Amino acid sequence: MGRTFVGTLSGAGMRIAIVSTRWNDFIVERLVAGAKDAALRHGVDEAKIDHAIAPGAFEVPFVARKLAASGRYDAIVALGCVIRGATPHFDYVAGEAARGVASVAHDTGVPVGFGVLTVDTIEQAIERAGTKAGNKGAEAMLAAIEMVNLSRAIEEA
Ligand code: INI
Repeated sequence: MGRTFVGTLSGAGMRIAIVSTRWNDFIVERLVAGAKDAALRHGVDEAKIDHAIAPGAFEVPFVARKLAASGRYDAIVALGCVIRGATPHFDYVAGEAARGVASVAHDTGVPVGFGVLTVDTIEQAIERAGTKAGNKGAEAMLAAIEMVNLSRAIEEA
């Protein structure tokens, strides 16, 4: 049996940037609050959490790439909300956000937590922004912290 690498959920000492959208702010501000709360509860210093606000989900990968390329952050957390009923170009906006964010992580080596909701209705968005289906902003933050620690565990082995 070889080694097993796992990432802990300790964010102590980490520098993290959140990028969120102005679009669907009513939902997205709950995702941002959930992400910040999760970070603080896992040991991240509030002064080490920066926040950039993009217009919409389509622009999130561009901003995430700028933040990652700056070298100032251990991880990026991307937060937004795309609602199918609200846009005829849902598939383009949602698809580009997911694909773009994934390529930022792959190209830069900086983990990016993906907390961009892609839902059919406002009700589904509310469910995922701090009500019955949890808070996807908090989940994205925890995934980012875990990925930083998992990367370190693999690098330091
Ligand atoms: N952007 C979102 O983040 N969510 C949406 O639901 C949305 N809708 O419905 O269109 C949306 N559109 C804007 C898009 O992300 C860009 O900001 C815009 O196309 C300008 O480039």
